[in-house]
Amino acid sequence: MKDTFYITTPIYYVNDVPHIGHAYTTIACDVLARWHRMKGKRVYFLTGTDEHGEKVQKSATQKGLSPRQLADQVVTNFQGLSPALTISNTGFIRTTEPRHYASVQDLFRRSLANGDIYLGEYEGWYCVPDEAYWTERQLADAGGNCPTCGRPVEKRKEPSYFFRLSRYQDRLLRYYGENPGFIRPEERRNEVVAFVAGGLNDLSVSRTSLSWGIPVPDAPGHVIYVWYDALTNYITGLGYPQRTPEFTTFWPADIHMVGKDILRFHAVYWPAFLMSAGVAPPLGVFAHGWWTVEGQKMSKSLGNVVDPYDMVQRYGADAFRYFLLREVSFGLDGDFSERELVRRANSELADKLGNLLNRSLGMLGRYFGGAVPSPGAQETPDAALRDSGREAADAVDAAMEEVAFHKALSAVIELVTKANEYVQATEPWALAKDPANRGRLGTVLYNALEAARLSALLMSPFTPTASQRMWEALVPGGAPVEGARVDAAGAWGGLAAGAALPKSCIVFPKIET
Ligand code: ME8
Repeated sequence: MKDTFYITTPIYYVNDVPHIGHAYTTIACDVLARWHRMKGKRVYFLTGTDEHGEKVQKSATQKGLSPRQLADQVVTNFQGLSPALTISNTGFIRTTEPRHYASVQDLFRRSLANGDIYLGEYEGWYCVPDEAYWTERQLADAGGNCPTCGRPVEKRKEPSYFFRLSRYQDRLLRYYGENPGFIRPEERRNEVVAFVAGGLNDLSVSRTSLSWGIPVPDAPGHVIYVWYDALTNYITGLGYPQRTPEFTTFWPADIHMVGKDILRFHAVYWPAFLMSAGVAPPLGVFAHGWWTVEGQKMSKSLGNVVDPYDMVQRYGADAFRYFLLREVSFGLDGDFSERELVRRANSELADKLGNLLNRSLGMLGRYFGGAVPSPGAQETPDAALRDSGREAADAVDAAMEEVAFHKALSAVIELVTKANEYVQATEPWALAKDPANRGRLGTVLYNALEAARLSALLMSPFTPTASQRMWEALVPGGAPVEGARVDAAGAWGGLAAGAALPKSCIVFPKIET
């Protein structure tokens, strides 16, 4: 098994502040990063911001700022997501950093040198006031005029560097064929394969109509196309063009996590740029689905953009993280609703998981003064619960390989449900009435708490703060849960007999509505 794992988020545009869509991708990556650490791997987890290009330049002009001033302001909102959402990223990259200029120019030079990047002429429909090119298709949808301002457009030509994407059709198709897991989910893979099989045009990779970008080496007036610049962040973040220990250890990336809107850039252009420059393509790209809010597209004009900081302040990072990954099958679209978030947090986290822990600790306190008893002989329900624990651990492992967070979470909730049913069925409160049942009572409480311990561990990539608190309660004096190895700590029976546990621990208070 490969013992390293490199995962990346897209780098987000700084033309606007983060919303739940950005939080979603970053949280998904964080969960995978945490899980792979628990599997004993060395993990690198990169996120960052995309600061060049027309979008950022325009937005800065509207706000009366220079693009750099805007970037410097907005970047703090993206950097602040890490502490707010308990994100464990290793690196953060801004495309305006000098190290990134060196990296992009190096990659570009390699393709210039081998003839894959050549100077040509870009011709298209241009809106002068908006300084933007539009395709025939975009114009057709807007009645022949500029889709943003509605004014007439004109045919324009500008010198441009092109990347010979047409040359990479066969190599890309071969790469997809030899690496069936490269693009996930499967349906998205089929779309990309069909697109590439349909033929590829060379791609314009520079602009003269714009100055906010990385200069094309030795070509005054040309700046590198923002997507060429942005994609290269994934290698800059590891130290490229230097062959740093990070670069040689972690490249190629295991997963570029992206929204389905930007899959083509990652699954077609990016591997072709790398192949051309003699750098290995990434091993995987996962395209997740799209969130709407209460059934509508998120947009400023509708005023329904959901602020992740606001969600964290109201419900806590754990409940927010849990909801986003529990609500929809990862890969499909989802609809965000605070009502649903509250319902799930209350019915699953508070009533099921929180309750299992707190009531078991309560009984341990009442009947054993908080000291964990040694389990006695196994009876049928005990063996069944232990088997459920093993099944849950295996199911989570398989689900995480598949990047199916919803399956992992339902496996944990199923374990918690079974553990609560076990407590109902074995009735420790009834056993406690007769001292002759003391051994049996100890076994029952041991098993209930052991199920809670295992659930805390398996949930920890999703709810790191609450899991840590559960861990402290159940493994007093132990190492933090995020350092635990799932193979060792995930084995049934890890709860230490004799440990002194608190009499109560409320990790998921009920959210009042
Ligand atoms: O595209 N639902 O940046 P961006 C789910 N800078 N995910 C969403 C979402 C939604 N409604 N809205 C946004 C860019 N996202 C480029 C990327 S990478 C080399 C350059 C997430 O700020 C999703 O991951 O527009 C999407 O791909 C990303 O934010 C787009 O962020």
